[in-house]
Amino acid sequence: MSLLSASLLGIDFANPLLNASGVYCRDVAELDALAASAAGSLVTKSCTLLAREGNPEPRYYATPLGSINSMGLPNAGYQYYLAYAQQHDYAAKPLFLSVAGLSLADNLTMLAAIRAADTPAIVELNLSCPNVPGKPQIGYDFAAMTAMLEAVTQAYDRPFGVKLPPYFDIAHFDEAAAILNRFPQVAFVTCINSIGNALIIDVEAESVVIKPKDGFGGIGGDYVLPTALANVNAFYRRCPAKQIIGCGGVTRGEHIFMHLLAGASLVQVGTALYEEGPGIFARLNDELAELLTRKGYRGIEEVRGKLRTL
Ligand code: RRO
Repeated sequence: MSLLSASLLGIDFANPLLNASGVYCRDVAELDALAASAAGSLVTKSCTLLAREGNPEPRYYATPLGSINSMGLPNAGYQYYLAYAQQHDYAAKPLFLSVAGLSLADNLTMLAAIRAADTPAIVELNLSCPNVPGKPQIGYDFAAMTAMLEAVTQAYDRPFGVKLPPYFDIAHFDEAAAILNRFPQVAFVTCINSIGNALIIDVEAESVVIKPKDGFGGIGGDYVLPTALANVNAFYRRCPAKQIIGCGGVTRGEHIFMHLLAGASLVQVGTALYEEGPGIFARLNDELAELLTRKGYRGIEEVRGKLRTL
């Protein structure tokens, strides 16, 4: 056990950090760079049954406060990422497979193949892609989310996690958590995906900054940290039998510390990884270790969920 060691689903991680799905994980070269980085684990780009080009470019844009994207699920198809999972070195670090089928049937097909391949990869089921034109997010349709989890848990017999969109109302936290708590197999919850359908405007150009959907896209980075922390803590409080993966607004070690206080077991990095590259993980680990040491903590388990209220 070292200062930064983490644990999820009974699996040990050298540290709590990994990429947010979608960032630096679309092909083998990027995934290998994450595998070689100081990240404690890695997750593949959300995959569909068939490869997709995604939306027209420009489809990602960064500002001083974060990013907006409408990538549109560009990915090489699930078989590509499953092949990667079959040759990954799990002794070096755990691997997550992100799955984002365009239909329930597609998810069942992919999960059956993933189960049959019998790798140690952990599934993160993405219920929150905001950017496929004409496809509402499952996470915002509680009946569809329930039906999805009923079918998936019947067909796939391993623990898995779900990637949720941000919620903004206590009633929605309550309802989403109650649904998730009906499914013990949903062993972890990743909060949050990008805040969907935001609009960034360039004053000089008097224009949107990305091409798809008339400029509407999901935002990440500094814009979303408080929303991410609220969602992590809301599900940490409501889902005591599950673990939480925090995602949103991490650019410095103190942001990881905030996610841990809110209840996260692992913490993902999206926009900042896109902007800084995989070298960011060494910096973030150093900053987190320094903060923990300064505060007298001996491990991240001492911090997790210890957020004080007034
Ligand atoms: O590919 C995307 O446009 C995308 C996905 Br699948 C997602 O889950 N979240 C996001 O911000 N972009």
